[in-house]
Amino acid sequence: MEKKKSKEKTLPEIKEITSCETTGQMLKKARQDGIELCFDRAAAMKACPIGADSACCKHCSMGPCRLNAKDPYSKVGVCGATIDTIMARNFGRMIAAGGAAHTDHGMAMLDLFREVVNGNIKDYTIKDPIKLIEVAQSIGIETEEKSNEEVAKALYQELERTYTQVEGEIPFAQRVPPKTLETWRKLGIVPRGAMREIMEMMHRTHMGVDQHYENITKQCSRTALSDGWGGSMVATEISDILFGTPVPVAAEVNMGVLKENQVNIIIHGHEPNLFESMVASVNSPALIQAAKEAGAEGINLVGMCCSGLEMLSRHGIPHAGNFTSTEAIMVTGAVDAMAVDVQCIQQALARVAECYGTYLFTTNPRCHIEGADHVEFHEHNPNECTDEIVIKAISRFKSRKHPVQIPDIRNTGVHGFSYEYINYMLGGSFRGSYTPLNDNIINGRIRGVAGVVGCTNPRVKQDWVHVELVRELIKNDVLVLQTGCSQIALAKAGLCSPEAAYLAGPGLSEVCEAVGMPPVLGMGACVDNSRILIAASEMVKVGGLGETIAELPVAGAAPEYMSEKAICIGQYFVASGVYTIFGVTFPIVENTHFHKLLFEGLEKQGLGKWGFTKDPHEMAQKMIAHIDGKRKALGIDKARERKLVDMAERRDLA
Ligand code: SF4
Ligand code: MSK
Repeated sequence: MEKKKSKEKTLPEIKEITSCETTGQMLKKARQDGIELCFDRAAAMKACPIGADSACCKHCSMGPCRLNAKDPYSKVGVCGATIDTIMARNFGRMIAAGGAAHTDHGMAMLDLFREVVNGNIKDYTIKDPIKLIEVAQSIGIETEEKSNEEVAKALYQELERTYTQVEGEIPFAQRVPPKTLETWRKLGIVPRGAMREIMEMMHRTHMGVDQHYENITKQCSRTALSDGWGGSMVATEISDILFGTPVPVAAEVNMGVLKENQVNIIIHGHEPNLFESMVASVNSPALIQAAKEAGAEGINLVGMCCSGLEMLSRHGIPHAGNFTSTEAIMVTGAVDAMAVDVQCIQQALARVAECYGTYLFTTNPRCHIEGADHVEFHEHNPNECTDEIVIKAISRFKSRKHPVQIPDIRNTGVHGFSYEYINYMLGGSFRGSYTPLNDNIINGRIRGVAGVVGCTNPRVKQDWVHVELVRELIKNDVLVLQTGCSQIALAKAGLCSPEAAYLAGPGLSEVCEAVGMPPVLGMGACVDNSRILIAASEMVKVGGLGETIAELPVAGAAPEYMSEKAICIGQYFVASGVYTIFGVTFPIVENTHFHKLLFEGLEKQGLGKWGFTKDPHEMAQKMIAHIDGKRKALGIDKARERKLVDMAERRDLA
């Protein structure tokens, strides 16, 4: 192992960097081993203040042009571009990149679906035919007297339009509450096809094209909606059809899920197919035998990041940690192989893997990393790749050279709350419905619903903002829906278990205890934010809480976000009608026209609005104040008096 001079004295204290105990332990060990992790790099890399505010432009070689965020209207770019144009263009490109990531993921799932339906791929099948029919019916496909294969072929044809259509509305626009869709139509922001929207976003933000921040913002919304109600929604729905719709499952989370006496394999990234095939490989009798012959008690497969969430939700496979723990876990010395596919994979993994003798495999043609072995994953012969990874992992186990130190912490929780399951959980298995949720919101037991989602970011104390925010929300009777790395932060803090109901306010805890659910419902990977959109739509459809998503007493947050995908998610929630508040930093200069449009103007157009604060308690108060404002507007701000009915009244009722 290559040793570097320890920088421990000059680095920030570990307790200031992470509230994740296991990551902290490994960070300490990494510093002793002379290995640098993302937290140390963040401390050493001062963020560029002009870039952080999006106050610079390098869209042409007359620049790059840097504007003054302190006096934003004092300067313009060489071409005359104002601060509003420059920020809106940068914001738009972030949305285009984030939307492209989800959309390309969704299209890959749809490609797989086509090949399965056409019989060209035999290793996967349709696992959830009920969902197949439901999704088809939701976009008007006739399913009566049709075989599943016929429905699946028709569904493929329809959903392909999500990506390739050049005119018209994307198929899942049919799921949007009619009044919300009417607002979108009036504003001209109903997405056509994701490819068209992303292409137009890139065109408009080229030098000398769209130079009005209001017009650019419209395309920001249209592009982001083509992700939320398009690319991401297709990814979630097709993954459920192929691999099964999640139902609640008890599972363990945290680095303690690694096992010293077993071959440990981690899957990290975003697409479920690699992981699903890896499950088959680690259960192969021949490979289990090979592991035993190498001296291992077995093969231990665990997930990280959003790949891990896909498998945690669907199969209860243990999850070892979120984004900023992906390097730290290799410091345990116990990881024999890590296989990655796409998104949120730090290049530095290759260096840390090299230091601890871990095999790092890239598997997707879109993502190679210098220093990592590339073993391409092909759905037509998936186990060729996954078997090879297992064989290499076994060989590393056999010749482990590095001391193993696994933090002994595991947290058990319940995960896998799909939109469909919430329906059954609250409404009963025969007539699933969101009516009881709406009723409990109207009667005030549940004050409102918050989506708390997104990444962890080494520029803020890992997990801390997520956990503080969610604790405050549930204490105030706000039911929390979660996805992505945020869900793992809360799982590690023990809030994804039904026992955590005691931390909730009296109304929410009463509902949780009656149903047996946690106050924090984990819905899956970051691409599964579409489940939250469908849930919001259903709340509107059920009635009693207004006619648009914008009227619902709901709010969203990504308190430790870092990726462009998160910005795109934020914009599609805002455009759908949700007050969405981000932490860390907001890439826009305050006191500018563009900032005012995002933080106030969009709401006046009937959409949602953006918010920002780094402080989790202030964030919670802003979200609760917004929820209370919506309750007031709906006339449900005074919780109904709960009255015990006496015998005389019962007779009257009869
Ligand atoms: Fe500067 Fe305008 Fe070129 Fe941007 S497009 S780099 S603002 S000259
Ligand atoms: S993995 S986008 S760090 S949630 Fe989806 Fe986590 Fe954010 Fe990546």
